[in-house]
Amino acid sequence: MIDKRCILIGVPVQEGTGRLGCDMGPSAFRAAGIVPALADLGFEVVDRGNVLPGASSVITHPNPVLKHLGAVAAWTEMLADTAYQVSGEGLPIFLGGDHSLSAGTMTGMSRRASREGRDLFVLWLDSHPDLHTLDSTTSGNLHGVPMAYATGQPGFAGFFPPLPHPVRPENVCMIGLRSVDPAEGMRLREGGFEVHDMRAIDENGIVSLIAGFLRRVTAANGMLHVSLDVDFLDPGIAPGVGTTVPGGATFREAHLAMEMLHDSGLVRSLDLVELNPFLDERGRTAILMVDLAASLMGRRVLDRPTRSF
Ligand code: HAR
Ligand code: MN
Ligand code: MN
Ligand code: MN
Repeated sequence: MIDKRCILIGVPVQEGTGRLGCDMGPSAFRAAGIVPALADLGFEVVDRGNVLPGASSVITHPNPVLKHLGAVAAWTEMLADTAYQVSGEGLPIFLGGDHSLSAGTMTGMSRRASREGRDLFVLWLDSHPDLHTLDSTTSGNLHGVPMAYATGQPGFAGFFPPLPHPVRPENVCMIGLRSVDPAEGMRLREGGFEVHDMRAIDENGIVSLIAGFLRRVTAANGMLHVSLDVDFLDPGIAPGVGTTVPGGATFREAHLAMEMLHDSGLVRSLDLVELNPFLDERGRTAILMVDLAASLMGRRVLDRPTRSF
């Protein structure tokens, strides 16, 4: 049965970040026990190993700061196909790798949703919106662009793969934001995204934010993709990431979010991204991310009735 099979795809992309080490992410997730953690929940776990992109071509762009454009475009093309195919066989869990991988996974999952006559919804748990275009990024790090690409913002045509099924910004909910660049802020205000920064979590609690979004997904019979960036979490509990931003989600907030996602039964695919094992402390960030994935997939302390939102 498709919903009792998880398929692990290691994605050792690090060209989207300014520093090395994310290529070791997939290994760290495995060393932290992701396979037994999921198998203990009753899943058939298929580990496809690590994937690699096709050959990248040199792509020139007027923005001179862009880094590894050809490589990230090649990863995106391969991952869009992989996500589409694998999501027909089970629940894919993409073990990153930096967040540029979501350009491909969201694109492939959007195609999968369209194939089923549904809309893709995305829950984006991150301190950053990753909503730069190729023209607006000033760092040139392409882990800062996947949401802009996947939602069809202008300027990607001819550089990234064509986008037959852009994700509707109204179907994206970002939670945890606390580092937003000016060009991204403008798109967040005008683009139609559902956006909750850390202050919104503090003021409302994470439960009402997630429940409100899940109600919308349910009402639309949507297919839900979750993208969990390590830097959603407070760096005090998750130091193994290149872009630490103080004031992140707590252990309990993150687990509660995962538990609600499990109860909803709506999640069809998951990205675990930005883990940098070189910056971690004795694997604690990798272990926490595996625990969160297990909560999302159904690990719980006490039995509770399934909730609808
Ligand atoms: N907005 C900044 C930039 O474009 C930082 C982007 C960092 N992105 C991630 N993933 N770490 O969320 O450079
Ligand atoms: Mn990110
Ligand atoms: Mn189509
Ligand atoms: Mn981030």
